[in-house]
Amino acid sequence: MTNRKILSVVLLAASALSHATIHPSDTLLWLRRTPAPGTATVTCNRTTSTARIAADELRRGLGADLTADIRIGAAKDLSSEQYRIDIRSGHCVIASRTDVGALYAAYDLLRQRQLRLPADTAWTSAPSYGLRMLNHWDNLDGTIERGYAGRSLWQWSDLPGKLSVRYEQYARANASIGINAVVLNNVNAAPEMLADTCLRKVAAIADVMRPYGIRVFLAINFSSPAAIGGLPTSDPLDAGVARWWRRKVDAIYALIPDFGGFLVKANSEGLPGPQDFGRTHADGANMLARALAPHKGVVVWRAFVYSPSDADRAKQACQEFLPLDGRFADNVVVQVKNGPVDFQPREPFSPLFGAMRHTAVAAELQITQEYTGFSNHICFLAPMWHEVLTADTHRPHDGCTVASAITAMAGVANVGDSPDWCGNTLAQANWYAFGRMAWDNALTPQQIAREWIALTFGLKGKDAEPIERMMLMSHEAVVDYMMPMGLHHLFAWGHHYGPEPWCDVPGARPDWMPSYYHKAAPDGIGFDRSSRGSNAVAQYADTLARLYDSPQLCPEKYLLWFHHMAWDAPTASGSTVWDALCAHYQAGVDSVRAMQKLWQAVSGKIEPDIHESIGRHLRTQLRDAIWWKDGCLQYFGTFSRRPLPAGVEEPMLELDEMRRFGLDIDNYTCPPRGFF
Ligand code: BDP
Repeated sequence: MTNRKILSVVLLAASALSHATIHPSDTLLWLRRTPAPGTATVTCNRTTSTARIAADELRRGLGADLTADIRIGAAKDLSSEQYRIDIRSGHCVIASRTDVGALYAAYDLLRQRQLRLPADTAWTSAPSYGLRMLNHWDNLDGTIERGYAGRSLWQWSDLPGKLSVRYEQYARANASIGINAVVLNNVNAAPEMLADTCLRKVAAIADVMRPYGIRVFLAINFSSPAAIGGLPTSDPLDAGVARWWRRKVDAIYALIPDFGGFLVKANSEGLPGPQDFGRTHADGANMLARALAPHKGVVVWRAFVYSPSDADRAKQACQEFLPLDGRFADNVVVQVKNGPVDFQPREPFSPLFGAMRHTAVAAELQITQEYTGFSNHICFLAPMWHEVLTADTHRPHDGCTVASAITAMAGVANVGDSPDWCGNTLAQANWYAFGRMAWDNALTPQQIAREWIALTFGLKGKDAEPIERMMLMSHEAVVDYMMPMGLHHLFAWGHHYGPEPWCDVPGARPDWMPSYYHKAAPDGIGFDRSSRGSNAVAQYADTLARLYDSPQLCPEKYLLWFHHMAWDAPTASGSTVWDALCAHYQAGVDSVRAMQKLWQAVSGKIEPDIHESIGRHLRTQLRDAIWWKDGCLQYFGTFSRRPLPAGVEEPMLELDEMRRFGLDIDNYTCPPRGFF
C-alpha cells in the first residue's frame, strides 16, 4: 500500500483513542515529591484546619534536616495572601498575615526545596492578582463541555452524602499553585444549578475546598427567576426579580458563608440575558452585584458576546462593553477572553484590555485545549499566555501591558475524572502554568516549564532540556500546522479538532463558518480588518492601530488576521504570502517530528509507561499535523493555483478524502499504529 492509502485506512478506521494504563504517579500531578527522610519538627501558632494542613505538608515534606516555625498573624506589613520565608539561620521561619498565606508559603517552600534553592535564602511572595480562578465547564449530567479528560470530577448523584477522595486532592493541587477560586459548572448554565437540592451538594464541595483557601462560585443562567422561580420575567429591573435573586443569594450564603459569587454568560450564543428585556449588561450585572454585595460576593460577567448581525465578530465585545465602562458596580469583574474572537491557537490580545479603564477586568484563558488539539496533542500553553500578558496595550501610555490592565485571571479547566486528571501527563503542565502565572505574572514560560519538569519527572539541567525544548516549541508548532499567519477558525463544524476550511453548512450562521474568517478567494486570503476593511484595528491604541493597519508593518503572525493579502504579495521574510503560508504549515509538521526526537531523547529517564503514552500522543499529533497541512494547503491551493514551494512535502491525503471524513470525529481518533 502507498503511504497515502495506509494513512486513509488508519484515519477511517473506527476506533477510539486507546487509553494506556495510567501511571500511579500521574495522579499526584506536580506533587509527586520523594519524601525527605525523617519527619520535620514544625510548630505553628494556630490550629485552624488551614494552618494544620500547612504544618502537616511541611512535616511530611521537609524531612528531619529542617525545622520550621509558622507564625500567622504577626506580620502586619504583609498583604492577606502574602508570606515571608526565611531559612537563613538553617531554621525556617514562615510569616504571614493569614492562614492561607502560610499554606501558600508551605507549598512554595517545598517546591523551592525540590528545585534546590540555595540554603541561606529569604524571600517574600504575593500574588499578582487577588482572584485566581478555574472555570469548570461541567454539566449536571457529568459531561464536560470541551473536556478531554473524562467526565466531571463532581459526582452530583453521590453528593452531598458521599465525597470523592479526589475533591481534596484537587483542592490541594490548586492550593499548591495558588488558585483560590473555582466555578463548579458550565457557563452555559442550567437554571437547576440554583435549586436547593443542588446548593446543598455545592455546599459539600465548598466545605472540602475551604481549608485550602478556595472559594466556590457558580455559573448562573440569567433566566433562572422565570425558569425555576416561577416568576413571569427575569428582567433585571423588575423588583420581583431583584428580590428573587436577593433571597437566592441569602440562601446560598446561609449554606456557604464564604461563597465567591456568580459567573455569568449572558446574551451570548443564544443564552438569555438583560438585553432580552431591553437592558444592558451593566443593568444585569449590577442587579446581581447588589444581591451579592452584603456578603462580599462578586459578579464575574463575561464579555464573550457576538451576534450574527455584525460584519466583524472580532469588534463586537468592544462595541457592547466600552460604552458601559465605569457603569459596573464595584463588585463586578468583566471577564474578557484573551483574544477578540474565541480562544484560537493565536489571536492578538483583545482590545478591551487597557481600554476598559474604569472597570475591573479579568483575563479568561482556556486551559482545556479545545482549539489546540484536545488532550491528544502536546501543546504547552504558557508561551501563548505569556505573549498575551506581556503585550503592550499602549493604554493609557506605552509600556502598559495586558498583565497590568487586569485584576484577575480565569482559566477554563482541563480537569476531569481521568486518573491523570488532564488526559495526558504533559497537559498537567497547563494547569500548573495557569496557576503559577496567575500568582506571578512575571514568570516566564521557561521558568514554569523548568519547575514543572523538575517537580513532575525529577529532572533538571541537561536531563530536563529535551522536554523543556519540546514544551517551549509546542505552541508555535500547533499554530504553524493549524492556523499560521493570523488565520483562525478553520475548525470542522462538528468539533474543534481537525480542519474544515471548506466547511459549508447551508443555513448556518455565517460567523460560524470558516470561510467567514479566512476569506480565501482567487484574489487572496485573510480578513481585512484594516481601515480599508472592518477597521477593527481602530479599537487598539493609535500606535498599535497604525502598526496593524499596514500590511508592511503588521507582524507576520497577525497578517491574515488584519489583512486580506494577494497570494503573491511580498511578506517581511522576503517570500510571497502563498509560499510563506506553505512554509509555516510544513514547519508545523517538521516541529512535531522534532518534538518526537526530543521526547525520544529522554526515554529511560521517565517512567516507561508515561514515556510510551506521550510517544503515542506525539504520533497522533504528527498524523494530525499532516492532516491539517494537507487539508488547508490543498483547499487554499484551489484558489491560489500555485504550486507548493520547494521543501514542502507533497500531500499524503486527497482533498476529496478529507472532505469525506472531515465531519466525523469518531473516524479519525485512532492512533496510526506503526505508520509513522
Ligand atoms: C466556545 C466553545 C463553547 C463555549 C464558548 C464560551 O466552543 O463551547 O460555550 O466558547 O466560551 O469556544 O462561552
